Amino acid sequence: MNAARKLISSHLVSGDMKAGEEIAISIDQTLTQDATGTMAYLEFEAMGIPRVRTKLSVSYVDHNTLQTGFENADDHRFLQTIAAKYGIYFSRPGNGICHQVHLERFSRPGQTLLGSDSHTPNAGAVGMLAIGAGGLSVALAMAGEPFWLSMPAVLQVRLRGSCGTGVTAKDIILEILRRLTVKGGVGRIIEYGGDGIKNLTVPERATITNMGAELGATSSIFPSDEQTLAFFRAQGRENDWTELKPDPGAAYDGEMDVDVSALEPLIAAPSSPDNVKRVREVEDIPVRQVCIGSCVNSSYADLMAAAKILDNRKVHPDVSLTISPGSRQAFQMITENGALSVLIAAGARVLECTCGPCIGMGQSPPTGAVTLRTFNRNFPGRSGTPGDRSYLCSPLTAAASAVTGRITDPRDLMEGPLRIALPERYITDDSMIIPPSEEPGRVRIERGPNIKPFPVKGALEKSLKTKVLLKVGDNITTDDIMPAGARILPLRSNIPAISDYVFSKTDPAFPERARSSGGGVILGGINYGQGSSREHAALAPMYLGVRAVLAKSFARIHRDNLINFGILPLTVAPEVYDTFEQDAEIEFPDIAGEVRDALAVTFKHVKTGRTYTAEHGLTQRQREIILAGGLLNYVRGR
Ligand code: MIC
Ligand code: SF4
Repeated sequence: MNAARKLISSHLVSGDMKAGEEIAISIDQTLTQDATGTMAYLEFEAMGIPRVRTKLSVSYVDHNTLQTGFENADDHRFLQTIAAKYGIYFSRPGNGICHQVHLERFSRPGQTLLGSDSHTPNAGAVGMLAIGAGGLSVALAMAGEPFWLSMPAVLQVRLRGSCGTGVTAKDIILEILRRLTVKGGVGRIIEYGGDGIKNLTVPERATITNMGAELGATSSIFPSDEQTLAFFRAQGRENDWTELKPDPGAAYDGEMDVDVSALEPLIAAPSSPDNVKRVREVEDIPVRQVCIGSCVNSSYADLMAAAKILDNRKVHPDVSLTISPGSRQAFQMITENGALSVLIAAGARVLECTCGPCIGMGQSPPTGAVTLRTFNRNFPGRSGTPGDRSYLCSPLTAAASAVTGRITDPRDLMEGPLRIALPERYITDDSMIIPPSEEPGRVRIERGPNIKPFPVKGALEKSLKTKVLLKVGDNITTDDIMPAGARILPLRSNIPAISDYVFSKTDPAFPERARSSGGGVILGGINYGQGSSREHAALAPMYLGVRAVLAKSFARIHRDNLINFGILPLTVAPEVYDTFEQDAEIEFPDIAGEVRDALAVTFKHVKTGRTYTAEHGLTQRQREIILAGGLLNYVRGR
């Protein structure tokens, strides 16, 4: 068995481990962050269970930390008090980004982790099976329910050799994105192997597993080996370490080789993480902003790499350079060893240990300017500036470009390879992680006026006559459906208010049209709903009356979220996509009956009178969820 299958089989509660079959696995740990967590905890609360039933659940605050009004501050109080009451560890704002802190302090080889954030597979770096999901799925896992998913195929990626000068783990994952694209990981777990992995430290491995999310993969995983042990020792957690390796000669569903020693510095050009080019191909493009940080490249080693390039140099006068350390641990490490002083002397603007610019919480770049980011997503407008030109690269490339003011191959500023060794001992201080209360009965949950109960949908109607509210193209992201950023994120715990922003970047008239039509359906292209796990991208459309999404294909987490909130995902042929336009009237004569008993759903183009069918691809359990009007109704009904 390969390592991924070992992990699944040791947690399997239901189903057959055949790729594509529905399985259920038990969940050891959960994590949430504030932007998805408020909803997840409201949902958990509605289940009426007194205490979480996982081995460990952690609530992080890292996304919404700009307290421009009372909303975020209220959410933080809510999260802290509800965590205390229900048995959840609470990582305070300022302690760091969920994935970075979880890797450092809580990750465990051989266990499963479900997180309400798409980059949860970051923890796959230590040999955990770590999966991103919607908040409701995570709430159910906290209630002790298993997690249902379609059994992934396991793709082995064999890394060969080691990184040359100027090449880092970021360049490895960018190369994989170049080859596989943002759809290449769908339905797969990527398991890393080959002689090259022994050269990669855990934080470097995490850069690779983190961006497996951009491949659309269910998860990514490295074995737990001597490198993993070294990391756990340095974190003072060697007792949490166990070995996890594939059996010799283990079988995989597919294989791919990457010759790491032949790579050169790479960069993802606007506006998709798979639009990868050699840095040399785009060098000399003027840069106005450089941002170092985010859950993928904000470790101690990443910050040190940037500091090495910036040592005795100055940030170019046309560039604004920001640094957001991934965790308080990383921040303290560079403070104590003097690297922070190097960054300050160079002219960096040092931000909090949060997601910050990655999710558009401040630092939107100037109009028309190029911004270089060590982040994982450069979807259009995500930075907060319409028409942004956002590039993704390694901390070395970012720092080198901050010095020259144009996109620069870091090798131009380096004398030889630069390896930041794992520290023998990280600074560990968990005082900003608050354990749950020992007297939960005495904890009062604090709720500000921005925290509204989540809406619940009714059962699926027998028949439906409605219209196409919007037609969109391929690779629509959840950032397109439900944008984030400093203005909208504070509304994450208020569905009525946030629903005014659904598709607001694509078509500001959408929410009003959906309301005045009494709802409708959305027509999408390939890979609809890629990117973030935010269930608001299903919940808010549901609130506006969206009943079904007809698309050529769907991204995994978003399709699950649609089902969780009772929105029917239908896979349509290109011909159907071409036939229907926005505002077309569409009629489903027997929608509930067909969801219950048939493999496909029939619908009519009212104007032409022609009839079409589309597969729903639902499992028995999912059919019942859709019929009930969503997962919460379904669970309550049971
Ligand atoms: C993101 O990177 O888009 C986020 C913000 O972390 C999301 C979660 C969210 O929307 O709250 C994710 O990746 O799941
Ligand atoms: Fe935060 Fe960005 Fe990572 Fe999402 S991708 S968790 S916003 S740092």
